[in-house]
Amino acid sequence: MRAEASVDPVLDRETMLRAGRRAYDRCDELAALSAVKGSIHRFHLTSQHAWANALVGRWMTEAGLQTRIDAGGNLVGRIEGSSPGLPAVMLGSHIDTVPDAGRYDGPLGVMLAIEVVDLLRDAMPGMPCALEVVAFSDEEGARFGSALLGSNAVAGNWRDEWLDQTDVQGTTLRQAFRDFGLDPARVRQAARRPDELVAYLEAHIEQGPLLEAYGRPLGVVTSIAGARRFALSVTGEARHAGGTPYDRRRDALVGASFAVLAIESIARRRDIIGTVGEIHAYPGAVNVVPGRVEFSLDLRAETDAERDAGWAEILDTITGVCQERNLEFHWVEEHRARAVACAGWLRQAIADAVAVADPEAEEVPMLYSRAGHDAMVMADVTDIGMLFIRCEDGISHAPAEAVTPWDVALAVEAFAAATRTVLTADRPTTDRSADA
Ligand code: HGY
Ligand code: MN
Ligand code: MN
Repeated sequence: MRAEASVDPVLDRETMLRAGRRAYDRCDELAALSAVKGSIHRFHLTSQHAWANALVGRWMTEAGLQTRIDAGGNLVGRIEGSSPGLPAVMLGSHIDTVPDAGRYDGPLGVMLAIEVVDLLRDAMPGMPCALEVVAFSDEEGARFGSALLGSNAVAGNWRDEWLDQTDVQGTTLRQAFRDFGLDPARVRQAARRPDELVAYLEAHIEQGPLLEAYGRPLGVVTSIAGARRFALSVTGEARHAGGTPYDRRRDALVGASFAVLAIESIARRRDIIGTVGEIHAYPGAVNVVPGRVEFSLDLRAETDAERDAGWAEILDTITGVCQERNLEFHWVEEHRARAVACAGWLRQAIADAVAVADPEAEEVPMLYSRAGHDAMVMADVTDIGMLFIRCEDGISHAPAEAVTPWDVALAVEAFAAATRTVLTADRPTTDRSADA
């Protein structure tokens, strides 16, 4: 996208570098709040989450934000505009992680948001809207299965059946809320109305290799892939590994292996994204033919239609393989998030800001997000925009996840410039139908 470069820089170089360094370093500090020493595990409504809310809440307060923990466990900071109670531009991302995570997926976006508030707060008394920062409590869904629980509460999508989900210890989400000091019957009170928000902006690492391939530090997100997550199972019969001839076997793991290979081949051919991240064979003994296999499927595509057509073919193929092998196949959908488009006026604001922060870019990179984000849920309640930051070799959801302090400094400039534009823009009321 050609940027109009119609915005002035917000920051002098020294301020930009200092703010970027602090955001970068705070991701290290936050990484230490983990359930496992030496790696990063911070799940929804755990003590690590509470510690993170306290630490990030302190940083928010230092930036001038009034903070609270909402009924969904999200940490929300607010700074008023020219008068109290005005609709807010909300900046944010998540502070929960996957197991053995990287330190920037989520937290970097929250740290950048806090830097932007710190840099713009003196201008806030003159602004026609408020400015909020949210640290969402559960984007990954690593503890209870369904994901985006924090942003779904804020977007008004809460479903009480989620409270019955259990974690690996058998603790229900209901009990986890109580253990966290929240009332599970009040989660809906976290919901925000459309008239309370002007826009939601999220800065996030790309979690893919495209910006690095383009040689650019920043990019603008056009849309976010829709995702569906399934729990699949194949059931055969556990038998002796030595005495059972092949023609009498109903080997669940061989059947599941055919399914896994079919998922990859269908996804590659259809240019969609299918991943089996978890697989368990039972009874799981070296000398027993597996009688049952349970495995996951994470399925995404740029559009819901492409994703759903891929699922239909995968379902048909696995059903056929299992019939041939006299195996039973069952599946349950555990999570679904629709593909969403970023609003055109916000894409333009972010593109103009990126052009200022990265003036050497001939074209501002525009790309759809293969990763899911809280923004895809916030699209249910307000217009969304996302800024992408390059990450090394596109690695994410792994300890090797890395960014450079320089790219983070450029992201502070771009995020601050985009936020300032949005704070003062005449928001188009009908622009939510921007095509992906
Ligand atoms: O899975 C995702 O795309 C996100 O990182 N939760
Ligand atoms: Mn993630
Ligand atoms: Mn993330």
